[in-house]
Amino acid sequence: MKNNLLFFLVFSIFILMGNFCWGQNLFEENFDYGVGTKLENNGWMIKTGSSNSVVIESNNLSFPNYPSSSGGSINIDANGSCYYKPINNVYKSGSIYFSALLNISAAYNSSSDHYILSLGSNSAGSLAGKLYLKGNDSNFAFGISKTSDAPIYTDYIYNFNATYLVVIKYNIIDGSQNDNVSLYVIDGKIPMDDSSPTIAIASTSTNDPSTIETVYIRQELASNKANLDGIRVSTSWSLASLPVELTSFTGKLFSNKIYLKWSTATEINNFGFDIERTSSLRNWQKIGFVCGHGNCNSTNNYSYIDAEGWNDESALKPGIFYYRLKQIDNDGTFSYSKEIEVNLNSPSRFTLEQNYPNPFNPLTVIGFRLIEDSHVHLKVYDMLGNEVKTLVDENRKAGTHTVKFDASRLSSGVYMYKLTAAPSDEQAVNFTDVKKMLVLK
Ligand SMILES: [Ca+2]
Ligand SMILES: [Ca+2]
Repeated sequence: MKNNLLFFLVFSIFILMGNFCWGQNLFEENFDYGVGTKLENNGWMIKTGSSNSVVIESNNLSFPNYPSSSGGSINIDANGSCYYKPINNVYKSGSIYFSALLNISAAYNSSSDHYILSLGSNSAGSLAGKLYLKGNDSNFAFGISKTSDAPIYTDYIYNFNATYLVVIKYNIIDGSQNDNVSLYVIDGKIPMDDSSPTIAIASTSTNDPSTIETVYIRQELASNKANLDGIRVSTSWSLASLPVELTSFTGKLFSNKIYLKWSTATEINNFGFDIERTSSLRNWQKIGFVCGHGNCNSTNNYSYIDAEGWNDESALKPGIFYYRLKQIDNDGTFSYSKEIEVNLNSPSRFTLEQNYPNPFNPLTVIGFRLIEDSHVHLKVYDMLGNEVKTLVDENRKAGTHTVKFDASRLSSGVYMYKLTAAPSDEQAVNFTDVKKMLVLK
Protein backbone atom coordinates (compact mmCIF):
# COMPACT_ATOMS: atom_id res chain seq x y z
CA MET A 1 0.00 0.00 0.00
CA LYS A 2 2.40 2.59 -1.17
CA ASN A 3 0.35 5.68 -1.09
CA ASN A 4 -1.20 5.52 2.30
CA LEU A 5 0.09 8.88 3.29
CA LEU A 6 -1.11 10.75 0.29
CA PHE A 7 -4.09 12.91 0.38
CA PHE A 8 -6.91 11.03 1.52
CA LEU A 9 -9.95 10.27 2.51
CA VAL A 10 -10.98 12.79 4.21
CA PHE A 11 -12.67 12.54 7.35
CA SER A 12 -13.64 13.07 10.61
CA ILE A 13 -16.09 15.44 11.36
CA PHE A 14 -16.43 17.51 14.00
CA ILE A 15 -19.00 18.46 16.05
CA LEU A 16 -19.05 20.63 18.99
CA MET A 17 -22.45 20.86 20.49
CA GLY A 18 -24.03 22.31 23.49
CA ASN A 19 -25.32 25.58 24.71
CA PHE A 20 -23.08 28.46 24.24
CA CYS A 21 -23.59 32.13 23.95
CA TRP A 22 -22.12 34.68 21.70
CA GLY A 23 -19.09 36.66 22.58
CA GLN A 24 -20.32 39.87 24.03
CA ASN A 25 -20.08 43.32 22.69
CA LEU A 26 -21.05 44.86 26.00
CA PHE A 27 -20.22 45.11 29.68
CA GLU A 28 -20.67 41.83 31.47
CA GLU A 29 -20.03 40.74 35.04
CA ASN A 30 -20.59 37.14 36.09
CA PHE A 31 -18.49 37.20 39.26
CA ASP A 32 -16.33 34.44 37.93
CA TYR A 33 -13.57 34.92 40.47
CA GLY A 34 -12.17 32.99 43.37
CA VAL A 35 -14.78 32.17 45.99
CA GLY A 36 -14.18 34.22 49.12
CA THR A 37 -12.11 36.89 47.39
CA LYS A 38 -13.15 40.51 47.82
CA LEU A 39 -14.81 42.49 45.10
CA GLU A 40 -12.15 45.20 45.40
CA ASN A 41 -9.57 42.59 44.43
CA ASN A 42 -11.50 41.62 41.32
CA GLY A 43 -11.65 44.79 39.26
CA TRP A 44 -14.20 46.75 41.31
CA MET A 45 -13.38 50.04 43.01
CA ILE A 46 -14.58 51.02 46.46
CA LYS A 47 -16.60 54.18 46.33
CA THR A 48 -17.41 54.45 50.02
CA GLY A 49 -16.94 52.35 53.13
CA SER A 50 -13.98 50.21 54.07
CA SER A 51 -15.78 47.65 56.23
CA ASN A 52 -17.91 44.68 55.21
CA SER A 53 -16.37 43.98 51.83
CA VAL A 54 -18.48 42.09 49.34
CA VAL A 55 -16.93 38.69 48.65
CA ILE A 56 -17.48 36.18 45.87
CA GLU A 57 -19.99 33.47 46.76
CA SER A 58 -19.96 30.01 45.25
CA ASN A 59 -23.55 29.91 44.03
CA ASN A 60 -24.24 31.01 40.46
CA LEU A 61 -27.60 32.46 39.43
CA SER A 62 -29.31 31.54 36.16
CA PHE A 63 -32.54 32.36 34.37
CA PRO A 64 -34.25 30.65 31.39
CA ASN A 65 -33.06 32.07 28.06
CA TYR A 66 -30.88 34.65 29.76
CA PRO A 67 -27.22 34.24 28.84
CA SER A 68 -25.65 31.76 31.16
CA SER A 69 -23.61 33.24 33.91
CA SER A 70 -20.44 31.57 35.08
CA GLY A 71 -18.46 31.33 38.29
CA GLY A 72 -20.12 32.57 41.43
CA SER A 73 -22.21 35.53 42.54
CA ILE A 74 -22.18 38.13 45.31
CA ASN A 75 -24.35 38.98 48.29
CA ILE A 76 -25.32 42.54 49.04
CA ASP A 77 -26.22 42.12 52.67
CA ALA A 78 -24.56 44.62 54.96
CA ASN A 79 -23.98 48.24 55.75
CA GLY A 80 -20.50 48.57 54.29
CA SER A 81 -18.44 48.91 51.17
CA CYS A 82 -20.05 50.33 48.05
CA TYR A 83 -18.47 49.70 44.67
CA TYR A 84 -18.33 51.00 41.14
CA LYS A 85 -16.86 49.68 37.93
CA PRO A 86 -16.54 51.44 34.58
CA ILE A 87 -18.61 50.03 31.75
CA ASN A 88 -17.10 49.86 28.31
CA ASN A 89 -18.27 53.23 27.09
CA VAL A 90 -19.09 56.75 28.15
CA TYR A 91 -22.72 57.18 27.14
CA LYS A 92 -24.02 60.69 26.51
CA SER A 93 -27.12 59.90 24.53
CA GLY A 94 -29.55 57.11 23.79
CA SER A 95 -30.86 54.18 25.83
CA ILE A 96 -28.76 52.15 28.22
CA TYR A 97 -29.99 48.76 29.36
CA PHE A 98 -28.71 47.43 32.67
CA SER A 99 -29.83 43.87 33.34
CA ALA A 100 -29.02 41.59 36.25
CA LEU A 101 -30.20 38.50 38.08
CA LEU A 102 -31.39 39.10 41.63
CA ASN A 103 -32.47 36.69 44.34
CA ILE A 104 -33.76 38.57 47.37
CA SER A 105 -33.83 36.91 50.76
CA ALA A 106 -34.82 39.95 52.83
CA ALA A 107 -35.97 43.52 52.21
CA TYR A 108 -36.22 46.41 54.60
CA ASN A 109 -39.73 47.01 55.88
CA SER A 110 -39.91 50.75 56.29
CA SER A 111 -41.11 53.98 54.84
CA SER A 112 -37.57 54.97 53.97
CA ASP A 113 -35.95 54.17 50.63
CA HIS A 114 -32.79 52.16 50.08
CA TYR A 115 -31.28 51.26 46.73
CA ILE A 116 -28.83 48.47 45.94
CA LEU A 117 -27.88 48.98 42.29
CA SER A 118 -27.46 51.91 39.96
CA LEU A 119 -25.78 53.25 36.90
CA GLY A 120 -23.50 56.21 37.47
CA SER A 121 -21.81 59.08 35.77
CA ASN A 122 -18.30 58.36 37.03
CA SER A 123 -16.42 57.43 40.17
CA ALA A 124 -17.37 60.56 42.10
CA GLY A 125 -20.38 61.71 40.23
CA SER A 126 -24.11 61.28 40.36
CA LEU A 127 -26.04 58.05 40.13
CA ALA A 128 -28.87 57.39 37.73
CA GLY A 129 -31.36 54.57 37.29
CA LYS A 130 -31.36 53.42 40.93
CA LEU A 131 -32.94 50.11 41.92
CA TYR A 132 -34.64 49.89 45.32
CA LEU A 133 -36.01 47.12 47.54
CA LYS A 134 -38.80 47.35 50.07
CA GLY A 135 -40.43 44.47 51.90
CA ASN A 136 -43.45 43.54 53.95
CA ASP A 137 -43.81 40.40 56.01
CA SER A 138 -44.24 38.01 53.13
CA ASN A 139 -43.24 39.72 49.88
CA PHE A 140 -41.27 42.59 48.52
CA ALA A 141 -41.40 45.33 45.90
CA PHE A 142 -38.82 46.69 43.50
CA GLY A 143 -38.47 50.45 43.11
CA ILE A 144 -36.82 52.76 40.65
CA SER A 145 -35.74 56.38 40.58
CA LYS A 146 -34.05 58.52 38.00
CA THR A 147 -31.44 60.34 40.08
CA SER A 148 -32.20 62.17 43.35
CA ASP A 149 -35.97 62.01 42.92
CA ALA A 150 -38.20 59.87 45.12
CA PRO A 151 -38.55 56.30 43.88
CA ILE A 152 -41.73 54.67 42.72
CA TYR A 153 -42.41 51.04 43.58
CA THR A 154 -44.09 48.00 42.15
CA ASP A 155 -46.77 46.28 44.21
CA TYR A 156 -45.56 43.92 46.94
CA ILE A 157 -45.87 40.89 44.73
CA TYR A 158 -42.38 39.44 44.48
CA ASN A 159 -41.28 36.35 46.36
CA PHE A 160 -38.23 36.03 48.52
CA ASN A 161 -35.64 33.46 47.48
CA ALA A 162 -36.71 33.45 43.84
CA THR A 163 -34.46 34.60 41.00
CA TYR A 164 -35.72 37.50 38.90
CA LEU A 165 -34.28 39.06 35.78
CA VAL A 166 -34.34 42.82 36.28
CA VAL A 167 -33.70 45.34 33.51
CA ILE A 168 -33.21 49.05 34.12
CA LYS A 169 -33.60 51.13 30.96
CA TYR A 170 -32.16 54.59 31.25
CA ASN A 171 -32.90 57.08 28.45
CA ILE A 172 -30.49 59.95 28.04
CA ILE A 173 -32.29 62.83 26.36
CA ASP A 174 -30.69 66.07 25.26
CA GLY A 175 -31.43 68.62 28.02
CA SER A 176 -30.59 68.84 31.73
CA GLN A 177 -33.67 67.49 33.55
CA ASN A 178 -35.55 65.36 31.07
CA ASP A 179 -34.07 61.87 31.13
CA ASN A 180 -36.40 59.00 32.00
CA VAL A 181 -36.07 55.53 33.39
CA SER A 182 -38.02 52.26 33.23
CA LEU A 183 -37.85 49.03 35.19
CA TYR A 184 -38.67 45.56 33.92
CA VAL A 185 -39.00 42.77 36.45
CA ILE A 186 -39.12 39.50 34.55
CA ASP A 187 -40.46 36.34 36.11
CA GLY A 188 -40.93 33.75 33.38
CA LYS A 189 -40.75 34.30 29.68
CA ILE A 190 -38.50 37.16 28.63
CA PRO A 191 -40.49 39.72 26.60
CA MET A 192 -39.63 40.22 22.96
CA ASP A 193 -38.90 43.90 23.42
CA ASP A 194 -38.98 46.75 25.91
CA SER A 195 -42.50 47.99 25.15
CA SER A 196 -44.05 47.00 28.49
CA PRO A 197 -42.08 48.15 31.52
CA THR A 198 -43.18 47.01 34.95
CA ILE A 199 -42.93 50.60 36.19
CA ALA A 200 -41.58 53.76 34.58
CA ILE A 201 -40.76 57.32 35.55
CA ALA A 202 -41.29 60.09 33.09
CA SER A 203 -38.90 63.00 33.25
CA THR A 204 -38.57 64.65 36.65
CA SER A 205 -37.26 68.02 37.63
CA THR A 206 -34.14 66.56 39.20
CA ASN A 207 -30.85 66.98 37.39
CA ASP A 208 -29.67 64.41 34.90
CA PRO A 209 -26.16 62.94 35.03
CA SER A 210 -23.76 64.30 32.44
CA THR A 211 -22.77 60.81 31.31
CA ILE A 212 -23.42 57.17 32.08
CA GLU A 213 -20.15 55.32 32.44
CA THR A 214 -20.18 53.13 35.56
CA VAL A 215 -22.24 50.53 37.35
CA TYR A 216 -22.65 50.87 41.08
CA ILE A 217 -23.34 48.35 43.87
CA ARG A 218 -24.53 49.72 47.17
CA GLN A 219 -24.40 48.09 50.60
CA GLU A 220 -26.29 50.41 52.84
CA LEU A 221 -28.58 48.33 54.96
CA ALA A 222 -28.06 44.96 56.60
CA SER A 223 -31.75 44.15 56.28
CA ASN A 224 -31.64 44.32 52.48
CA LYS A 225 -30.24 40.98 51.41
CA ALA A 226 -29.74 40.45 47.70
CA ASN A 227 -27.85 37.77 45.83
CA LEU A 228 -26.65 39.37 42.58
CA ASP A 229 -25.23 37.91 39.36
CA GLY A 230 -25.23 38.12 35.55
CA ILE A 231 -24.89 41.89 35.08
CA ARG A 232 -25.01 43.11 31.48
CA VAL A 233 -24.99 46.68 30.22
CA SER A 234 -25.50 47.60 26.57
CA THR A 235 -27.44 49.84 24.25
CA SER A 236 -30.04 47.38 23.03
CA TRP A 237 -32.68 45.21 24.64
CA SER A 238 -31.43 42.23 22.70
CA LEU A 239 -27.86 42.51 23.91
CA ALA A 240 -28.88 43.35 27.44
CA SER A 241 -31.32 40.62 28.05
CA LEU A 242 -32.21 38.49 25.09
CA PRO A 243 -29.48 38.07 22.53
CA VAL A 244 -29.40 35.40 19.92
CA GLU A 245 -28.79 32.20 21.78
CA LEU A 246 -27.00 29.59 19.77
CA THR A 247 -27.86 26.09 20.91
CA SER A 248 -25.79 24.07 18.47
CA PHE A 249 -23.29 24.56 15.66
CA THR A 250 -21.98 21.59 13.73
CA GLY A 251 -19.93 20.91 10.63
CA LYS A 252 -19.92 17.72 8.60
CA LEU A 253 -18.02 16.68 5.51
CA PHE A 254 -19.82 14.99 2.69
CA SER A 255 -18.71 14.58 -0.90
CA ASN A 256 -16.22 17.39 -0.95
CA LYS A 257 -18.59 19.83 0.67
CA ILE A 258 -18.86 20.85 4.26
CA TYR A 259 -22.37 21.09 5.63
CA LEU A 260 -22.75 23.58 8.44
CA LYS A 261 -25.85 23.54 10.63
CA TRP A 262 -26.79 25.65 13.61
CA SER A 263 -29.81 26.40 15.75
CA THR A 264 -30.92 29.30 17.85
CA ALA A 265 -33.26 29.16 20.81
CA THR A 266 -34.09 32.85 20.99
CA GLU A 267 -33.62 35.74 18.62
CA ILE A 268 -34.30 39.42 18.75
CA ASN A 269 -33.24 41.87 16.04
CA ASN A 270 -31.18 39.22 14.31
CA PHE A 271 -30.16 40.54 10.88
CA GLY A 272 -28.25 37.39 10.07
CA PHE A 273 -25.02 35.46 10.11
CA ASP A 274 -21.76 35.82 8.26
CA ILE A 275 -20.06 32.47 7.85
CA GLU A 276 -16.31 32.66 8.27
CA ARG A 277 -13.62 30.08 7.61
CA THR A 278 -9.91 29.69 8.26
CA SER A 279 -7.31 26.95 8.30
CA SER A 280 -5.14 28.67 10.87
CA LEU A 281 -7.43 30.29 13.47
CA ARG A 282 -6.18 33.57 12.04
CA ASN A 283 -7.08 35.39 8.87
CA TRP A 284 -10.75 34.51 9.03
CA GLN A 285 -12.46 34.94 5.69
CA LYS A 286 -16.13 35.53 5.09
CA ILE A 287 -17.43 32.83 2.77
CA GLY A 288 -21.18 33.46 2.94
CA PHE A 289 -24.20 35.03 4.63
CA VAL A 290 -27.48 33.62 5.90
CA CYS A 291 -30.43 35.85 6.81
CA GLY A 292 -31.76 35.77 10.34
CA HIS A 293 -35.36 34.86 11.01
CA GLY A 294 -35.94 38.04 12.95
CA ASN A 295 -37.78 38.25 16.18
CA CYS A 296 -38.84 34.99 17.64
CA ASN A 297 -38.69 32.88 20.71
CA SER A 298 -38.83 29.46 19.08
CA THR A 299 -36.05 27.32 17.75
CA ASN A 300 -34.68 28.29 14.37
CA ASN A 301 -32.59 25.95 12.29
CA TYR A 302 -30.05 27.21 9.78
CA SER A 303 -27.69 25.59 7.33
CA TYR A 304 -24.97 26.54 4.90
CA ILE A 305 -23.05 24.40 2.42
CA ASP A 306 -19.42 25.29 1.92
CA ALA A 307 -18.51 24.10 -1.55
CA GLU A 308 -16.14 26.91 -2.35
CA GLY A 309 -12.59 25.91 -3.11
CA TRP A 310 -13.37 22.27 -3.52
CA ASN A 311 -14.43 21.57 -7.03
CA ASP A 312 -16.27 18.44 -7.86
CA GLU A 313 -14.07 15.55 -8.77
CA SER A 314 -10.99 17.10 -7.28
CA ALA A 315 -9.23 15.69 -4.29
CA LEU A 316 -9.56 17.37 -0.92
CA LYS A 317 -6.34 18.13 0.84
CA PRO A 318 -6.03 16.92 4.39
CA GLY A 319 -6.00 19.44 7.16
CA ILE A 320 -8.17 21.13 9.73
CA PHE A 321 -10.63 23.82 8.83
CA TYR A 322 -12.34 26.09 11.32
CA TYR A 323 -15.68 27.82 11.00
CA ARG A 324 -17.37 30.48 13.06
CA LEU A 325 -20.55 32.55 12.81
CA LYS A 326 -20.67 36.31 13.05
CA GLN A 327 -24.15 37.12 14.29
CA ILE A 328 -25.20 40.62 13.25
CA ASP A 329 -28.04 42.58 14.83
CA ASN A 330 -30.28 44.93 12.87
CA ASP A 331 -28.45 47.87 14.43
CA GLY A 332 -25.12 46.59 13.15
CA THR A 333 -23.74 45.29 16.42
CA PHE A 334 -22.27 41.84 16.09
CA SER A 335 -20.71 39.02 18.04
CA TYR A 336 -18.92 35.80 17.19
CA SER A 337 -19.76 32.22 17.99
CA LYS A 338 -17.10 29.86 19.17
CA GLU A 339 -15.34 28.19 16.29
CA ILE A 340 -15.91 24.61 15.28
CA GLU A 341 -13.43 22.32 13.64
CA VAL A 342 -13.80 20.10 10.60
CA ASN A 343 -10.86 17.76 10.47
CA LEU A 344 -9.87 16.30 7.14
CA ASN A 345 -7.51 13.60 8.27
CA SER A 346 -5.87 10.70 6.52
CA PRO A 347 -8.39 7.92 6.44
CA SER A 348 -7.58 4.33 5.99
CA ARG A 349 -9.81 2.73 3.41
CA PHE A 350 -11.66 2.92 0.15
CA THR A 351 -15.20 4.12 0.56
CA LEU A 352 -18.29 4.50 -1.56
CA GLU A 353 -20.59 7.10 -0.04
CA GLN A 354 -24.34 7.22 -0.04
CA ASN A 355 -25.48 9.59 -2.76
CA TYR A 356 -26.81 13.00 -1.76
CA PRO A 357 -29.51 14.08 -1.96
CA ASN A 358 -31.45 10.87 -1.82
CA PRO A 359 -34.21 10.45 -2.90
CA PHE A 360 -33.57 12.84 -5.75
CA ASN A 361 -34.94 14.29 -8.98
CA PRO A 362 -33.13 14.54 -11.26
CA LEU A 363 -29.66 15.39 -9.89
CA THR A 364 -27.63 13.73 -7.20
CA VAL A 365 -23.96 13.45 -6.28
CA ILE A 366 -22.04 10.27 -5.55
CA GLY A 367 -18.83 10.46 -3.56
CA PHE A 368 -16.04 7.93 -3.23
CA ARG A 369 -12.61 7.84 -1.68
CA LEU A 370 -9.48 6.13 -2.87
CA ILE A 371 -6.43 5.47 -0.72
CA GLU A 372 -4.36 4.78 -3.82
CA ASP A 373 -4.33 5.81 -7.44
CA SER A 374 -6.77 3.42 -9.07
CA HIS A 375 -8.63 2.58 -12.23
CA VAL A 376 -12.23 3.28 -11.33
CA HIS A 377 -15.48 1.96 -12.73
CA LEU A 378 -18.64 3.60 -11.41
CA LYS A 379 -21.83 2.33 -13.03
CA VAL A 380 -25.56 2.63 -12.45
CA TYR A 381 -27.91 -0.36 -12.75
CA ASP A 382 -31.64 -0.82 -12.52
CA MET A 383 -33.11 -3.40 -10.16
CA LEU A 384 -33.09 -6.03 -12.90
CA GLY A 385 -29.33 -5.66 -13.19
CA ASN A 386 -29.37 -3.81 -16.49
CA GLU A 387 -26.61 -1.26 -16.84
CA VAL A 388 -28.17 2.17 -17.15
CA LYS A 389 -25.15 4.47 -17.19
CA THR A 390 -21.37 4.45 -16.86
CA LEU A 391 -20.34 7.42 -14.80
CA VAL A 392 -16.60 6.78 -14.51
CA ASP A 393 -14.23 4.52 -16.44
CA GLU A 394 -10.75 5.94 -16.02
CA ASN A 395 -7.73 6.31 -13.75
CA ARG A 396 -8.25 8.47 -10.69
CA LYS A 397 -5.77 9.78 -8.17
CA ALA A 398 -5.89 8.87 -4.51
CA GLY A 399 -8.23 11.21 -2.70
CA THR A 400 -11.88 12.09 -2.47
CA HIS A 401 -13.95 12.41 -5.61
CA THR A 402 -17.51 13.26 -6.48
CA VAL A 403 -19.53 12.58 -9.58
CA LYS A 404 -22.83 14.12 -10.57
CA PHE A 405 -25.60 11.87 -11.82
CA ASP A 406 -28.52 13.15 -13.87
CA ALA A 407 -31.54 10.84 -13.78
CA SER A 408 -33.82 13.02 -15.88
CA ARG A 409 -34.20 10.27 -18.49
CA LEU A 410 -35.02 7.61 -15.93
CA SER A 411 -38.35 6.79 -14.40
CA SER A 412 -39.02 6.73 -10.69
CA GLY A 413 -37.63 3.77 -8.84
CA VAL A 414 -34.73 2.19 -7.02
CA TYR A 415 -31.38 2.02 -8.81
CA MET A 416 -28.01 0.70 -7.74
CA TYR A 417 -24.59 2.16 -8.25
CA LYS A 418 -21.44 0.09 -8.12
CA LEU A 419 -17.87 1.23 -7.63
CA THR A 420 -14.91 -0.93 -8.60
CA ALA A 421 -11.46 0.45 -7.88
CA ALA A 422 -8.41 -1.39 -9.16
CA PRO A 423 -5.32 0.11 -7.46
CA SER A 424 -2.30 0.82 -9.64
CA ASP A 425 -0.29 -1.19 -7.17
CA GLU A 426 -0.78 -4.66 -8.54
CA GLN A 427 -0.23 -6.16 -5.11
CA ALA A 428 -3.34 -4.43 -3.82
CA VAL A 429 -6.78 -5.96 -3.78
CA ASN A 430 -9.59 -4.46 -5.83
CA PHE A 431 -12.29 -2.64 -3.95
CA THR A 432 -15.94 -3.05 -4.81
CA ASP A 433 -19.08 -1.69 -3.21
CA VAL A 434 -22.70 -1.25 -4.21
CA LYS A 435 -25.34 1.11 -2.86
CA LYS A 436 -28.96 1.84 -3.65
CA MET A 437 -30.52 5.17 -4.54
CA LEU A 438 -34.08 6.30 -5.20
CA VAL A 439 -35.29 8.42 -8.10
CA LEU A 440 -38.56 10.04 -7.03
CA LYS A 441 -40.48 12.11 -9.61
CA1 LIG B 1 -22.02 34.11 38.12
CA1 LIG C 1 -31.20 64.95 29.79
